[in-house]
Amino acid sequence: MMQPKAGKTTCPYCGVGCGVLLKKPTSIQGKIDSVVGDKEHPANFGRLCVKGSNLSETLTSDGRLATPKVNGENVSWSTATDFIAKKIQQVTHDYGADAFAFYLSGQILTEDYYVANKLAKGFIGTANVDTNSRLCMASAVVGYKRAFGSDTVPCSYEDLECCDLLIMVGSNAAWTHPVLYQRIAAAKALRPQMKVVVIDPRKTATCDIADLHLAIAPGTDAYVFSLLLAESHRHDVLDVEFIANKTDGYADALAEAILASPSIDVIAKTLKVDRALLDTLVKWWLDTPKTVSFYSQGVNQSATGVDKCNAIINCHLATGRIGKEGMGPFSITGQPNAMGGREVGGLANQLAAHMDFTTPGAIDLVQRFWNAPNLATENGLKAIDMFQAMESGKIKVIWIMSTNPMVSIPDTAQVKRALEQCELVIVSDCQEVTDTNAFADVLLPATGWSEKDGTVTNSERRISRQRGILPPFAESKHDWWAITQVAHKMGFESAFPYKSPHEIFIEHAALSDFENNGQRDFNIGALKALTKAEYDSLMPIQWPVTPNSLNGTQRMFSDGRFFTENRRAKFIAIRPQKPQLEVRDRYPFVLNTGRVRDQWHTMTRTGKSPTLANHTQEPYVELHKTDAERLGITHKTLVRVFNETGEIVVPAKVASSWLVQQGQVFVPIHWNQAISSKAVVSNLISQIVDPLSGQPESKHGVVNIEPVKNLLYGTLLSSTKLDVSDCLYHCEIKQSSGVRYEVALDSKTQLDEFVRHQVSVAFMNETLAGCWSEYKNTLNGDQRFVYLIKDVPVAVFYFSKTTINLDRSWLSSLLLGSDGVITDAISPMSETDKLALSVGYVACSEDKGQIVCSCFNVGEKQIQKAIVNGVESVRELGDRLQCGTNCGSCIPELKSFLALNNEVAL
Ligand SMILES: Nc1nc2c(c(=O)[nH]1)N[C@H]1C(S)=C(S)[C@@H](COP(=O)(O)OP(=O)(O)OC[C@H]3O[C@@H](n4cnc5c(=O)[nH]c(N)nc54)[C@H](O)[C@@H]3O)O[C@H]1N2
Ligand SMILES: Nc1nc2c(c(=O)[nH]1)N[C@H]1C(S)=C(S)[C@@H](COP(=O)(O)OP(=O)(O)OC[C@H]3O[C@@H](n4cnc5c(=O)[nH]c(N)nc54)[C@H](O)[C@@H]3O)O[C@H]1N2
Ligand code: SF4
Ligand SMILES: [Mo]
Repeated sequence: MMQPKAGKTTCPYCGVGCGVLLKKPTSIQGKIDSVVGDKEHPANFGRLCVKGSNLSETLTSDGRLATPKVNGENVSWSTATDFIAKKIQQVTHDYGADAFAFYLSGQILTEDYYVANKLAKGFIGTANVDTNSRLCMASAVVGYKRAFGSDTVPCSYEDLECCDLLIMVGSNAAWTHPVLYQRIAAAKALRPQMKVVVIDPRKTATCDIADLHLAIAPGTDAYVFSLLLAESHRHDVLDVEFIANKTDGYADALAEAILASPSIDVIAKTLKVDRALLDTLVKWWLDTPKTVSFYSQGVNQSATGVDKCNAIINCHLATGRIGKEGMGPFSITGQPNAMGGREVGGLANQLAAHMDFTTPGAIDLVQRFWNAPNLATENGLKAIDMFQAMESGKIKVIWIMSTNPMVSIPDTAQVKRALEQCELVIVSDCQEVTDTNAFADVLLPATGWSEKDGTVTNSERRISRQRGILPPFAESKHDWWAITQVAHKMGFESAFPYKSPHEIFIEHAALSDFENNGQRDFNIGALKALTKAEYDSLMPIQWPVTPNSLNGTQRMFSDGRFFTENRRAKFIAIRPQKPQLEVRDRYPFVLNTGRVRDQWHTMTRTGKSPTLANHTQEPYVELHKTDAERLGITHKTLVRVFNETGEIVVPAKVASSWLVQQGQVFVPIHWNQAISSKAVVSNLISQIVDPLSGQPESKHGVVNIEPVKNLLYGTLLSSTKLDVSDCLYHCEIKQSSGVRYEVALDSKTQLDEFVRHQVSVAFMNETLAGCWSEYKNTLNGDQRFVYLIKDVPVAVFYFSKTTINLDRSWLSSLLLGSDGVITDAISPMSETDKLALSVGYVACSEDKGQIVCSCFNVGEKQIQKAIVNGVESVRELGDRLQCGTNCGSCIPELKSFLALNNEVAL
């Protein structure tokens, strides 16, 4: 067996692409003991955010998929890949190549992506290869392509540090790209004259470093940038020479911008922001050549996302603020390898290596390079169309790899119908239970982070190695290997001879360079002759990497030459549009969706970490307190959020210093059905897409909200899993020992029957008989049930008509260890603890409140207490409580507590 070793690799979460060091395991099981930042990696220079710092907690065998399965039966890899190859051959023979599709992910490696794309587009003959990146940055890609003729991110992270004005549009980087955000915050601390503007309908943690926050009306970003273009013209801050010599289409774009934004007053009204705030933005834009516009999902996830991207790019072209230090339109990518997917052409409207089907000569070039017998010649179906084609029976076999569409694609009911209708659903995943796996006919166990080996590209075009440091779990295999096996069984052995990711990478590098002659931006030809040893020790490098740029390329377009046919950039005339769905009487709230600090996507990985569970324990809908009061909704009580597409049932979040505006609500995207049965926000989002990019409008829905009444709230802690799926609401919260559920039941539920049933199922196999301790408060109706075995609690149940105030971490510490094994050797509970059990907290223990600093487990009540006692700065808070002194992810929240206190004092 391969021996675990210490090594450098890359964080598997966000597109910042931080370098990490997996420290040598010291325990006998070979478990990774710690993950630390790689000081030599140019993305993070040793820093890690809270998700990266807690990676080791996710490296457990907990819930891993161990063997391939066909129709629920464990089978060998050989049987599974035979079965898949035969079925693909049968359906493509009977119905044509387009009856097959891959649905991939920005979380597979470049080598995995390359092989999937080659098999489908070159050999099976279908361009039905799409990816979750369609939900993520498809609009940014089309925006760049329209303007530059290529999907080229012009900037580098350094530009964010050396610009004088940073406009962050639709990005909550403090939580979503934390290390980059900290780099920006540090640069601003050194040069306080550097201005930061945040454009976001919500006040977010990112606003902490903002000199100006524009809480614009949802979906109105294109108006902002039309105004900036028109004002640049009105105040003559144009780069006339650049416009004349390096671009086309300026006059038309300007004419539309002037039409859309006749004056600052008009735009202030459209955006619903203060005229004075908008004046400030305009002034700073006009006065500051060194400007970077940094944009993310608030821009991309829109029915007019591409236009919004081009509205931003237009402003940079008009002022010549591109290709120079500290300037440029910088689309930031979300996933660790969204960029790698773009590079291999892993989207349905791309062919390969930054060539499209429409690129002159590309089809012939790729056909010859791959020696492809059956090259697809036209665009395939984009994600949403793909799922619709599955429902209508056109796609009969889908291979889903490294993505969880039952949670992430809009309109969950449609996704479910599609998966049910499809004849063969193959899912490659690391985990056994996911919402999507429930619909799989074939499950293939994939190696996960720390086991898999290959390359990823971060948001600044930097290619880094993810290294296989730990041995693969059970029978899990690399995704490229699984695809290669199927290719062999379909008769394509000679085109898929790969024995290692190195061979795939050098072929990919060679294709990028093949007959390129400077025509295509993506070129890593200088890496095409890497030996295996050189590939294994590859240092992070920004593409293009060519004989002229052997050390990579920091900034693109410094020569003002683009990749359009005439080498000139294109202005695009933009007519701003509002979101398609408008609030009405029946659905009076705008629904916004996005991320929380400590969870990643559908929680199949971060959901394993008890530390990361602390920050945001349950799903929620955040609403403004005026709206909440009007609807009779109080903090933490259960509400139903619904529209014509579906519904969710989650607790309300009312009290917060970062608020949504009146008439708007925010729901996080993370909680899947297995963890919380009615919290998947995709249930509420329609499949409205941008016509150019196919990216769904995931940031915008319209909904209504109502309180759920006549409930009993419950907190259940148990040393083994309970079955709470019948509750009106439940959420499982990861603990370091045992399991905890927050639930809500119908007020008429017979609680003694409920708890006895739970215990009889959960502790069915226990030979030691237990006994009950019960308590009922006749005044308020609160009820407590404790089930003890040998005087040790193994399950505790607390119920109340209102939300419950308990010391949950103390309660869980009373339970048996995480293995839940009850033996004679366990020592019984103390008398004090027994007494305290009836109320739910011990008098002497400190109630920390909601955890804010996950690294040192510091809660909001401790922070508030320290502030009341005179602490005045983040540094003093750190001295006193340690919070904020490790990864720094909680610093914006610490500052908001300090600011809140100042406001109260005023
Ligand atoms: N903690 C954490 N970090 C992550 C991820 C994660 O799951 N968890 N996922 C990664 C991935 S794949 C991605 S794509 C990135 C996403 O990173 P971000 O785009 O920063 O994250 P989101 O929270 O989706 O959305 C950003 C902001 O867009 C705002 N917004 C909504 N509507 C509008 C609008 O009309 N205009 C403007 N200007 N803003 C609007 C929202 O209020 C929200 O604050 O995060 C990456 N990083
Ligand atoms: N409403 C709304 N919807 C959204 C968004 C939003 O902001 N709002 N954001 C969208 C965006 S930007 C994104 S990126 C998507 C993300 O949504 P998804 O891609 O669906 O989310 P993940 O949880 O990352 O799914 C990855 C799956 O792959 C598995 N996995 C991890 N590593 C590997 C591997 O190496 N190989 C294989 N085969 N499997 C692996 C994981 O266990 C998990 O099941 O959600 C999108 N959906
Ligand atoms: S910022 Fe955090 S999640 Fe993103 S790559 Fe770095 S450590 Fe990983
Ligand atoms: Mo994403």
